Amino acid sequence: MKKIFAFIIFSQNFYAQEAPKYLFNDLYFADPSVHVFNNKIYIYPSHDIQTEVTDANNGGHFNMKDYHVLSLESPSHKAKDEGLILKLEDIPWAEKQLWAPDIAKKGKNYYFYFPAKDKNGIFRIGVASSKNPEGPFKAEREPIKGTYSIDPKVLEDNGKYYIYFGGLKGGQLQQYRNNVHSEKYPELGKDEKALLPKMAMLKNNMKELAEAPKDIQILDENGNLLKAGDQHRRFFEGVWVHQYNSKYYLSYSTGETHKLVYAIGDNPYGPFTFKGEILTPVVGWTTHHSIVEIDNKWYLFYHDSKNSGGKSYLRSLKVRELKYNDNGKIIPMNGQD
Ligand code: FUB
Repeated sequence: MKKIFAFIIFSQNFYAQEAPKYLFNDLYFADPSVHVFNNKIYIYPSHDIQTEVTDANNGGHFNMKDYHVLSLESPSHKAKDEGLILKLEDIPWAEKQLWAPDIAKKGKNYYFYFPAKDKNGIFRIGVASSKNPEGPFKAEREPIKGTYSIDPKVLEDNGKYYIYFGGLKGGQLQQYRNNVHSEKYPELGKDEKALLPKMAMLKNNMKELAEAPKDIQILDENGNLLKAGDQHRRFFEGVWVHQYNSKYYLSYSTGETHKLVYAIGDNPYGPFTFKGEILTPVVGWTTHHSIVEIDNKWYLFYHDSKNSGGKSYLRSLKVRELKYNDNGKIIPMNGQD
């Protein structure tokens, strides 16, 4: 009887949510970074396309060549494509694969952060700037020194800006230890400490790191670092950081187990303690998101591959409301909705 009662409570918590909705149907977009600038909601996504590269090894089929910005009147409206903001051929150092970006505003300027493979096949993070959130953005000649891997996210906190990044496998994070690159590092054993996302403060110019990238510690309920074999909880890619009730929420994808999960900390550097799931697996391989407060409600922006019949590299943008319980825990949602 107790078990049935617990199941009813759990499933009500889990499913008593509004259905998600698709934001844009005409093109494939993914990895939405959502920001409100000058009272207007903007989505900065990856722009998914079908290309000649079909080799799924190392994510080569995620072969994106430009970025668009979309705007949104409100989360219950469809998004509007505001057009191209940056193209591969205008990024002097980049060769291919424009993956998940993010953006920050400082003063009157907008700084757009994006990963791409350089001419040696190594992922770096670049920055491009503009006076207008709708671009066009002008890329720096070189990637940001000291950055590597993928999925930049920039947080502003008390006038300081922090860049977070990292992604395993195709995102190459496993090729680094203490910020040193090698393709020969051995694969981690299940009981070894998991690889961690990285972060660093940005300099005032927003185009350089103010410090060497540091590990962001993600701890279990006993204060121990998560293990590499803990695939339901350890970091894989797609980090996002937001603040709620004076706490810092670090959310990310678990990769092979296809979940969005989160951990909570007391400052931008962490440590963060693992708390639970946000979203169960979506249709498609990847899951990548942003969490944003708009008009006193919280929203989860993400993607899935339902519209392309499950093609992992052709994804569509979605949004749904995100709710917290009284203890600040996020109420988990069903990715198959
Ligand atoms: O869009 C390409 C990659 O797929 C992103 O950088 C990852 O986070 C995953 O969503």
